[in-house]
Amino acid sequence: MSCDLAPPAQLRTLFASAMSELYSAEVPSYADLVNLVETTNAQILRERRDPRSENHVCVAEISSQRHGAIRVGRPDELSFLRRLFALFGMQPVAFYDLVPAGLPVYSTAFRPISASELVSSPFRMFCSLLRPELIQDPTVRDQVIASISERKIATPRLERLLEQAEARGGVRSEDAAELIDESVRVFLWTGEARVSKSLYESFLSSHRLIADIAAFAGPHINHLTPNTLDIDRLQAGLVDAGLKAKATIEGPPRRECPVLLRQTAFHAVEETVRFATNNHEDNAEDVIGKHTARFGEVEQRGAALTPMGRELYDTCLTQAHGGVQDSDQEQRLRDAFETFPDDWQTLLERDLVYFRYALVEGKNHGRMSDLDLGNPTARADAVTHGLLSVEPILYEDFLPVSAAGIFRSNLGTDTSEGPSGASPNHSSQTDFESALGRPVIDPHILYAAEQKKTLDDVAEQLINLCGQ
Ligand code: OOG
Ligand code: NI
Repeated sequence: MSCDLAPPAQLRTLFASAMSELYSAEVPSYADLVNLVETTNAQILRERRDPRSENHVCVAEISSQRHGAIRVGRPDELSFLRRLFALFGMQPVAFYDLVPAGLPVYSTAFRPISASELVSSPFRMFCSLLRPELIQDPTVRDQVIASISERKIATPRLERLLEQAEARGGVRSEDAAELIDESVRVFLWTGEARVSKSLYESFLSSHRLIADIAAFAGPHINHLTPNTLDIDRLQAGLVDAGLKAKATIEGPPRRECPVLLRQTAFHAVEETVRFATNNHEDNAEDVIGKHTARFGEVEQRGAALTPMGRELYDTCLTQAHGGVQDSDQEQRLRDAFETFPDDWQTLLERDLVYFRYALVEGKNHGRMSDLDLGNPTARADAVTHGLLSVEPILYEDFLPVSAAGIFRSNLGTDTSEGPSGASPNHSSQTDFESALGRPVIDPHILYAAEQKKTLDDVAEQLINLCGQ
């Protein structure tokens, strides 16, 4: 890469903060949410006697948004965004089929894939593509397709900048500010519908998500999500701050050893819409209306689970959702997760979590010369004997059941329907990937590679030490 190209992580940071600025201006409650997250995080750091509590830049960084979400209407819109986000060092990771949850979309998340890139700038974008073929009513289906078929989500200038950057293998530093500006414009809320009020209402009654995707000129940002150090405390804070919180926190219950991802949100705000007029007789009520789709979310991440850990998680979740519906949902969740070990040693022995391993210095490593590092029980043993240390690898992806809960909460149906138990549909993943223009990356490959890299380092150090 030549030296006048802007590093992708820098572009990603600029993009994330420009999005935050835009969204705070568009949805003032989002700015309130960011304030609440920062104040709460600073308070938690103070209680932990962490000196970063006094440094506003540190608090803002800890609290900064970890993801946003958008929804597109056409395959070529998705592949355009895939190319754009690649400039910011964001690759499509994981396939999420939301059809089993009753949502006519399938999704991926564009994110940095290396540990160092995630640390330097952790922003990712959850992106869903509409499946108009699932709309039952043929008239509505045709109207939806007609409405999205001719829109252009990017300006000609952005298309040009993207092509130039692709040809150069990166974004010239001098183009960075303009590229970010043009990119953010793709996700603006204009308040202008492409369709008449009656057509909007027919989209809405087909599925609220369809109206949000197909009635407008582009994929307005749906939500942004700062990071909290304590989501239960934040949830209580939302209520105290007068923000209308989602009824429940998505994901696993509160635990000693946090795993995967927990999320909450405030309900979508009402925004004014000006509808397209199709004749001169439209009166004011036919032109102005409301749209309710955009909200603010908060997340807290825990350890990434191995395939075995994930299977156990899904089993517990199914059990929680399948329990007696009128009992307290949080209690049901806690009960269902009793079978999920909650100490790192057991999680390690049972190979439920991905870890980074390191050799503990100053030990008698001769005892480890015949250690089988490929065997989780042997590794757990070495940790018990203080020869190896471990640190869980953070989960960087999303959860389809939680995502469905998040979708539902801002579509006005904040009820728990639970996981459908449907297995991923491979043919729909293939369709999604052909729209995307490339395969999605399997997140397990990334976590397993990260874990293996640390084990390979340990193995090499042992060879050096034992060879001496
Ligand atoms: C995306 C919902 C998924 C999450 O945090 O799980 C998501 C959407 O509402 O468009 O953002
Ligand atoms: Ni989200």
